[in-house]
Amino acid sequence: MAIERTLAIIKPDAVGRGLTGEILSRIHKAGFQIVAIKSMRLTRKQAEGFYAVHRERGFFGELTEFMSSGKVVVLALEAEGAIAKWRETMGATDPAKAAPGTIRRDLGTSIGNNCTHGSDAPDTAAFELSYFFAGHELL
Ligand code: 3AN
Repeated sequence: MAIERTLAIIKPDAVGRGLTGEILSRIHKAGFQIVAIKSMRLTRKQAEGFYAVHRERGFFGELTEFMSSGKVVVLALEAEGAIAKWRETMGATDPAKAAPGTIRRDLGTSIGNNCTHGSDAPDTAAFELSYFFAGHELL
């Protein structure tokens, strides 16, 4: 399998509950290299741009309000098959349906407050990585 990069976000619910260290520990244990990491608070406009693909969905307002409600930690992760591997580490979108041992199952509280984001395909990973990181930050 090829070495890939994916974009991960520790969302405001997890940062606010003091779960950043726990999630970083799971990232290390799962075997990812952290290529880049930053802590920031998204503006509403930045959240809307990031989730533009979801703008027609009923939860878009709720999602972008939540994602701009507090600090997030944004990471560029690298591993063999990183995109699928990070989605497996996170678990299904709805914590109630996520497999035991996954981040969302163990730490998430609802489909909106599900602690982490991960790119879902190579094209979205490329867009999402470039949304948050300049080329020189990804060397
Ligand atoms: P994933 O993040 O697992 O790829 P998507 O792309 O379907 O899931 O949804 C993007 C984000 O929107 C999810 N991480 C979740 O927090 C939020 N979301 C999805 N469905 C709902 C919903 N029905 N109500 C509120 N938020 C939702």
